Amino acid sequence: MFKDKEKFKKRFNERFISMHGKALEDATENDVYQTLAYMVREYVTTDWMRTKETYIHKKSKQVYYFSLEFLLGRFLYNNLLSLDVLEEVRSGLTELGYDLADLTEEEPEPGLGNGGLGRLAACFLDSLAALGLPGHGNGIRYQYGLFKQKIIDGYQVELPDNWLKNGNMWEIRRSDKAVDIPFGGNVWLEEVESGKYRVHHEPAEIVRAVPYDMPIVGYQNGIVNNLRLWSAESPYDDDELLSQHRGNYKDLLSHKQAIQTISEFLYPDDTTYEGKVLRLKQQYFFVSAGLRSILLSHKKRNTSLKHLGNQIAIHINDTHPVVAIPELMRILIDEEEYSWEESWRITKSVMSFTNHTLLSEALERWPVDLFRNLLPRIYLIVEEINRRFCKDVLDNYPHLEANMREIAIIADGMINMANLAVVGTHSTNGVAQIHTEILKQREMRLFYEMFPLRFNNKTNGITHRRWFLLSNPALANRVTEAIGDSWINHPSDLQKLTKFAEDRTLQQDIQAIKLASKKELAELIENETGIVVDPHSIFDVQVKRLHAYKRQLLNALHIHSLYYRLKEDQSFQMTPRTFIFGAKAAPGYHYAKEVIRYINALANLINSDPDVSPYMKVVFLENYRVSLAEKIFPASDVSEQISTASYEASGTGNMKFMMNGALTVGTLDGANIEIRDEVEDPNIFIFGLTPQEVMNYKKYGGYSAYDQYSAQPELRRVIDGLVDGSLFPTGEFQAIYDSLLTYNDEYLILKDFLSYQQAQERIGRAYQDPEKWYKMVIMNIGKSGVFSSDRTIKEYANAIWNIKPVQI
Ligand code: B1H
Repeated sequence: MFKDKEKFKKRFNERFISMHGKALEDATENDVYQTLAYMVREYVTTDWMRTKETYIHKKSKQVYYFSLEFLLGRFLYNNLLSLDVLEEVRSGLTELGYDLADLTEEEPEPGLGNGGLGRLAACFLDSLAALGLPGHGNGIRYQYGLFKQKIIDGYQVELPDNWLKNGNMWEIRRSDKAVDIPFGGNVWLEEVESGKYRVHHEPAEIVRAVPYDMPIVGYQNGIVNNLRLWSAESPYDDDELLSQHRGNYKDLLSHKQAIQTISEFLYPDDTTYEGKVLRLKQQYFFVSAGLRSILLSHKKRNTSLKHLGNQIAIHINDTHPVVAIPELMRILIDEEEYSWEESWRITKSVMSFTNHTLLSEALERWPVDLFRNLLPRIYLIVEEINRRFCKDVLDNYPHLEANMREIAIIADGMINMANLAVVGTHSTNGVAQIHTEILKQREMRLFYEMFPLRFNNKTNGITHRRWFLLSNPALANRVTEAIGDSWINHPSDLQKLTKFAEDRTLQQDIQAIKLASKKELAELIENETGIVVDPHSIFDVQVKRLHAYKRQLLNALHIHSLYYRLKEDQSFQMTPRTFIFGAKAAPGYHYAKEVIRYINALANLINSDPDVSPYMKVVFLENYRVSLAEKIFPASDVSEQISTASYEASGTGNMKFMMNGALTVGTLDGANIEIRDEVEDPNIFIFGLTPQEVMNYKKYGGYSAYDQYSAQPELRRVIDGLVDGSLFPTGEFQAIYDSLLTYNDEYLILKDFLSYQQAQERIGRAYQDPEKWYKMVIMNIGKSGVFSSDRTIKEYANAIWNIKPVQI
């Protein structure tokens, strides 16, 4: 239907009329988008069904990726590319008088995640399908995605993201596959014969989980996997409800609303745990629904669950879905009547777990009372898991007795979800080499001692299809021209490009492509902010969630210091730069919001000052999200990856920049270390303390922010400038000032300032020499192949899930 243009146009017309009940002449862009998206989805249906049948027919082992977040981004372009009909559709639409690029902007963006963790889940789904691996997602269909950010007078303001308001063309509601999830109430045991018990649970509330399926289209391989997102509804029909509420219509509505809140919104905290009942409800809701639906379909074809671990794998994305462990135990014991020992063996063989952070504020610990009240049967199972685990420790590792509170699953009235995750799975992995090492040597040292084989590393990756092929087609084409297109299916072949690092023609072409992307971004910046930036200046970009450990403040303080230099030192020279930021702060994170305000205040000050603005501009782009990221990476020259060493588990933005030919200024943290190992030292700008140095400061103390402040006059000037009334109203940025001096600069910003400033000077000089710069750019692109999530997913598939590719 898409390959034959005339047929496409005819079908388009018919479909448009049947969907919208009007003539194409009266169409809005949104009507046209909806029609096209509908046709694409219709087109994938056959492959979608065939993929499912093939997996069943071949008895393929399938993995289910359980995640509270999937930061998907738009589908239309991606699907057209995967179906290999992009150019046909583009030209067909042009003949109908529409521009595909404009239409894609009509697509509401599923922003069902906070940042790296949610985007990683989306990249993994893409890679699973592209590699022909049987792997599906399981999550929540939030009615509201991550909030939309507005900047008003420098302040972040949050607005709801009602992404479903015009419908979602990519989903299919499957009411027939709904399952009911019980919460609260009472549990008791009935002795059916001596020593044999049956568990009864009378729940206080039942919530119906209704699945919506979205196709995940493999790259030109006929595979379409499934992302199943659950929506919460009332299990009663309205007549029943009305009689329950004695005909009170208002009560009926509030009952329905209360239930729907479970899938209403995504918690907007990145790396900070919130111990709210609603959050635990969300977790059990999608985990239990997912497990029930997997087992229902599994049992259609298998009488026994003894070998479940050979047929399915379930992956737990951070601790958020860890209740999957006791929930599977519950099903096996209470419903399927397996023994505890057998159930435990099966559960561990099915489950695997990824840890994504070492930050203590992210550790999920649920108060026992809250947990027991909401999930009484699950609590009893967790208690028994804990009892047996503690006994195992005492029997087999008696020297660990003194550490029991640290390793127990339940201690001090709290349930430690990370401990449960390690104990109840056969694999625990970190997301970059350094992160996994710190997990083994520090956070989970005692578990590593007990289960050394369980721990492994899987360095994160990004899908090079969305983040290169689709978002930077000009560069992708030029790369193909140089080395052929084998890199599309084998991204490590990008390596071939390094042979051409000194090829002047290639360098100049890449420079021209970069400039074109920068011009596009400059236009966007002007449209969104009114700020005019010079595309020939260095585009220096920091885009990521706003968090103290990511140190946007270090970047801002450095900009502030450049302002003084330009104002006061006539001899000071700098390569012109545009500093670009994008970052959402968690709504309750006061410090992070202050940093946003500071960046915007600097932008105001600098952009309007004729002494300074010819050399630098500062831009804060509001509402950083996947679709904006797709425009930013291709236009970046410098990638800011400046977290305090040992704090960023991996980072994935760093990989997107590198692949799009931006050079990294970064600390030895997370995957930056592996990027440095790939490109080697002259092709990356490393600065700052090492992870070991940072960890030593944390462990033994001995850091004085005040000493740094006193010893560095230039830095002192900047810090004083936050509050002294010379640039901003007196006391304006007191909270930031205090974080540095009163609270001794937890993230060692002042300690790293000088070395950061020097790295930035090296960058400015290097940019002056395009031959040198673009050689480094080519080295970075050429070495970025290992950071494709295809590599990561192959490692998971082989070493953890034991799943194999399927041919359709
Ligand atoms: C990452 C989170 C996270 N680590 C709790 N942890 C959340 C924790 O809603 N919550 O409660 C949400 C998110 N996110 C990120 O994961 C790391 O900071 C990055 O370094 C890493 O690249 C990414 C993917 O592994």
